[in-house]
Amino acid sequence: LTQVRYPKVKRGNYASLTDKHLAFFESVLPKSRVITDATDLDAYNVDWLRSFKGASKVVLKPKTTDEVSAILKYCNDQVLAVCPQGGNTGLVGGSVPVFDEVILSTALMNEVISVDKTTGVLVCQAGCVLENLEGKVHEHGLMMPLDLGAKGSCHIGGNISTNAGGIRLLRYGSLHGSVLGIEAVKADGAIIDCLSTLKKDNTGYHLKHLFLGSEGTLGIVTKVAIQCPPLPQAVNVAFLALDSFEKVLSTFRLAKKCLGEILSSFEFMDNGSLMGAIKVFNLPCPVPENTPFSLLIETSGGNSKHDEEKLSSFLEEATNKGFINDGTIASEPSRINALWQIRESITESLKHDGYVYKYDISIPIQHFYEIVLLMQERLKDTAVVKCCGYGHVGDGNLHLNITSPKYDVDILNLIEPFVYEWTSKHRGSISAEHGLGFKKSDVVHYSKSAEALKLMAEIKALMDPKGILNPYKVLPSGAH
Ligand code: FAD
Ligand code: 2HG
Ligand code: ZN
Repeated sequence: LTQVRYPKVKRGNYASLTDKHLAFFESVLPKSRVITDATDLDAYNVDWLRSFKGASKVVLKPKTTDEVSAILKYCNDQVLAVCPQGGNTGLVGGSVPVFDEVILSTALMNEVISVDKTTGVLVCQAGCVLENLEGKVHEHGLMMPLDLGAKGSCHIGGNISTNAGGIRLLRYGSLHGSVLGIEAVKADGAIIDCLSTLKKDNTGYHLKHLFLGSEGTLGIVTKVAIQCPPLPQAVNVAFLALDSFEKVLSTFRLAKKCLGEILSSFEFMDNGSLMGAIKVFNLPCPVPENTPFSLLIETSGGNSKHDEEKLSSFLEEATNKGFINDGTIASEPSRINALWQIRESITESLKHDGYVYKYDISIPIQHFYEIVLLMQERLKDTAVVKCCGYGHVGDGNLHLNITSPKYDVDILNLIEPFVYEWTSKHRGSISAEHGLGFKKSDVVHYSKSAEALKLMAEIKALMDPKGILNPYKVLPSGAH
């Protein structure tokens, strides 16, 4: 697939895997952790969206930082390219090889090292699955500061490497704030121990931030220290129907004013997104099926009576002002989960239409929905099944998704570069939270200046001079 759609991508001058390399890997890891069986390799070579397929001949599954270090040192000496992989839920083709890169999977690096009840600091290996960490910190009265629909599969190391955002960023901020420390291995095998558990640490350059969001191009994250907030005592969810995007914005302003510190999510979906999830997964619809826009608003706080009062007075004011038409509220976990399930199923439901053209943009909030309408108009005479928008409106992050029965280059040409030019014109970001991966590395100039890109290339050259770590990803092709 890759070669057909991206004929310009040429394999770098890397070594090809030989028996000698395999013998070395088997001297570092037990044979069962060096996977070469063609059928077993498939799941690692194909991405979650099934848009990209690599041709790697080996997956390595280290358990320790020392094993990662030995593998990278050897790959660097031998000039073997490496593709780091966590839960393989990435949406920009960053987690699968483009050609025959060695896949280094963190699946077995899943040890929780410590949880400090007093400070709320969790220290763990990079391959821990987010949902398992959530369960673990709950036992200590804590919660993870991030949450996303892929939590059942994604790894915390993958979250850090993509600087994942998700549905609670509005409240708990980006990982740049909550990650206190990182241990990572550089391309040459050097172990960079920045695994501080301190809130304050101004000892020189803040190196950990280089690994946050660099998508495996500067090093492999092996351990992480992360600040976990206290588990809320009371959670409420409102699922609301609105008839215009103007009213979505008015409701957002009102929610910030009335709900203040207990507001923990403000998620938006249009009718196409909502009904896709409802129909594909046969879910009960909490709002009238023809509602143009819906919001999922969550509060998390320490006192259920106080939170419910705040939520009721917010809903009363929103209703009296005519912002909301209909809706439902939930405070028991099973009903809350059922409402969240609708929002979190949208991504998966879109795959059922066939091929998905996926855009993840940040834009000034007053322009949030415009691009969906523009795209619907541009694509009206094509085989497009759906052109819809949803996302983290509270963070100005729109997920524009377009589907067609199969990949169609004419549709793609109507979407791109228009969507990027439009985003750039509004000084938005062409990748708000999913990263650049393989898919978006050549359009990064719509959001980054030439000087900034040059500095990125210089940092890459300094940290990985042979370019073995996740080649063809993140940096524009000329910069490798
Ligand atoms: P992978 O997909 O395995 O890898 C992602 C990138 O990180 C790749 O470039 C890979 O090479 C690199 N990488 C992985 N592990 C390491 C490591 N230890 N060291 C160095 N590099 C590494 N994203 C959001 O931001 N917000 C959302 O709300 C959100 N929701 C999603 C919902 C669904 C249903 C799905 C399928 C995806 C969603 N995503 C979301 C995208 C994806 O889940 C995130 O990007 C996630 O952080 C990826 O984690 P992963 O472990 O699957 O990483
Ligand atoms: C979400 O917010 C994810 O659900 C996925 O970031 C977005 O599928 C998408 O476009
Ligand atoms: Zn998202």
